[in-house]
Amino acid sequence: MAKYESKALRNVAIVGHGGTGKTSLCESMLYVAGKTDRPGRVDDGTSSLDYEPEEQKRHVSISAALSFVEWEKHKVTIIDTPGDSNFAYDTKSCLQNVDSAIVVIDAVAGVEFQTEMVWEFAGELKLPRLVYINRMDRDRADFFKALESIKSRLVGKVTPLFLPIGVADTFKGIVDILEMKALFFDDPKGASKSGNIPADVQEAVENYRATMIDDIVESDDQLMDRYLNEGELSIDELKTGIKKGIASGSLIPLICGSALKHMGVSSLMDMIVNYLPSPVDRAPISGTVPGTDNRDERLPDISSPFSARVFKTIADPYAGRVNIFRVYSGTLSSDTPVLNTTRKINEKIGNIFFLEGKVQKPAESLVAGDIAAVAKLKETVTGDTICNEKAPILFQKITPPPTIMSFAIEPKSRGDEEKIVSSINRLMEEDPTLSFNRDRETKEMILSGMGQVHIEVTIEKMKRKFGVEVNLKTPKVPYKETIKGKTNVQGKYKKQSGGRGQFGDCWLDIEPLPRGGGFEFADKIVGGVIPQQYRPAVQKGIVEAMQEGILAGYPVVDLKVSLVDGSYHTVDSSEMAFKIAGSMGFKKGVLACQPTLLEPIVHIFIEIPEEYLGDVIGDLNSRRGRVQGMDSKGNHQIVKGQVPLAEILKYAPDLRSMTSGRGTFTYEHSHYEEAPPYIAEKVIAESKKEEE
Ligand SMILES: Nc1nc2c(ncn2[C@@H]2O[C@H](COP(=O)(O)OP(=O)(O)OP(=O)(O)O)[C@@H](O)[C@H]2O)c(=O)[nH]1
Ligand SMILES: [Mg+2]
Repeated sequence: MAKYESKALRNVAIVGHGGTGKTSLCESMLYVAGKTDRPGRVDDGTSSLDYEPEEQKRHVSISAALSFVEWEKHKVTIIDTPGDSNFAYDTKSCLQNVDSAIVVIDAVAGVEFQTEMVWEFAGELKLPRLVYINRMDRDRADFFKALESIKSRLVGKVTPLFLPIGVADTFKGIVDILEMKALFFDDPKGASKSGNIPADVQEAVENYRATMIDDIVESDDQLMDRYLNEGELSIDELKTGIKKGIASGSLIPLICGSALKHMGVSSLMDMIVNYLPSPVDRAPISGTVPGTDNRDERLPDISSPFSARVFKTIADPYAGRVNIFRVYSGTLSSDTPVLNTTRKINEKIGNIFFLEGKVQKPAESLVAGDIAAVAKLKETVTGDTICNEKAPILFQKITPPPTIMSFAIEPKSRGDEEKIVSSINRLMEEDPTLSFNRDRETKEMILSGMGQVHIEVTIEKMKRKFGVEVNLKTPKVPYKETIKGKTNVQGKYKKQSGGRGQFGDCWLDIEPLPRGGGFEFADKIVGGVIPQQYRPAVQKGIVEAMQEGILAGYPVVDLKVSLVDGSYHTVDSSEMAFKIAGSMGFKKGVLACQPTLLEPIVHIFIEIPEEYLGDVIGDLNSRRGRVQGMDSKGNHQIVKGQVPLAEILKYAPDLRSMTSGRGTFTYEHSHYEEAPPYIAEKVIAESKKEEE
């Protein structure tokens, strides 16, 4: 493979709602660019990007995968991301490390929930975007309706640079309304043939061209001046305007096609290399000097010191851990020592390689902007910054979202507990949205994640990669506990009968924090009534006691404890004694502060055919849900609302039977709320029963 300078690189993430054809589009790009002889097909399980058996079985992407193509003397690294909300963290991590996003929208469905989610996230990252309306060959495809849904539901100036010729089974090409030529895709390999613009689209082309020119000049003042003075602009000037508009985020160009039939794909790739920014065109990346709050930045060029961020980790039972990273500055070659500033450790980069799905292609060296992989680093995982040892810098990472669904897991064969723990630990290296713990009360192993599909996939991977089989049991609701009142309380631990005794004594002010406030600790000791060395022990004792609330054993949150007074004994005091005193004081204090149970509330999005609306809303109300808004999408209704997680643990089968299998839903964690007393009583009673 040729070597590419930073400015000839393009890093794009393909994002969008589930099933819009992202993986198919990537496969088509590989095929049209001549990289593959036959296009990989999601439906046959032959996609090189959906290569995991769990993906092939479901025909759904569950993990981001990458490949690259060479197009017009550029190297385009393509990251195919999963559309399912269970795997949204992976998609976000990829978006954080590319230079632009291609948002794929289905020509039949238009904008969907996950489209909005990724759109907003890309917006927060100020990431240049391009829209591809896919599946134009399908029955009921409607380019203009999809465009309408974009205009009404997504923020930003989305401007078609192409219009379709025909639709559904008559879809045969697109009109380039900038160059004013028609492109027909009757070649099975996706090459285009240009021709005259058909008469029946002429009028639309003229209207959209005028709007397009307005949109382009509006995003560039200089161009606007020239346009107002001269009345006309050259195609090259418009192209420069498009490029500038995309980079600044003021313009989002749109194209349409069919990934399955390789239509519009070569034009999309032309747009990628001609319009989308290279790493050099992006703003310098900023970070902090490790161990300080001082800001620093790295320029995207090869003369800056090396810096990179890991955005994906793959746990391979044989090859060990593979880390995928983006180089932000400098260069990197094999056998180079680097510093991991996130973990404060030294690592040695061994062989580096580019990825084509699961295939590894050795790379000699990397330049700023390259995306590549390395195996066998000791501790480095997703989100970590690695850099030149002499020029440390720390980049921000995306914190994994809180888990929303938990299952108890038990081994199918006795004595497999150890194997379960070690294999889940390996899987957690590649998936930071998993969490695993052993419930201290019930001794159950609890696996938590982003939803049912997420956990099921994890269990399948465990079996495939590590040969461990487990059963899943009913999900548990992650309740929490908090307080509503304040108190001043003493925690005193004293054992002074014969020999060396134990003595710790503290006074605590306990008060509630607003919802989501977590935990705060304030050391307000004056005059050394408790010596400095024992005060952190008080906090430790409290933090430990918080793990299991007094109501029903759930973690206690949203409160502040101030250590205000106390006393000590010169001989008998110890860290241990103060830790116990802190924990005793906390437990006693919480009782006096009106402890209460918090339950998780989720945002729910339910999509159903119109005729089921009444039933579904009635049912949602009976689950203590609140409807917050409604949207229509064709003859489908989208109900948006909030509902306690406890009420929808088994929602999937219920919705299915209510809507004859035609309803779908997704949900995501929103916040915690105080549970109504009758629910709290039930939960507390159940926990007491289990305890007995
Ligand atoms: N008719 C038609 N079908 C398509 C087209 N592109 C994709 N499909 C089909 O749509 C389905 C979903 O395609 P995928 O490529 O897996 O979609 P995806 O966006 O990667 O889906 P997730 O990975 O689950 O988010 C498959 O059955 C594809 O064959 C297209 O252009 N036309
Ligand atoms: Mg996919």
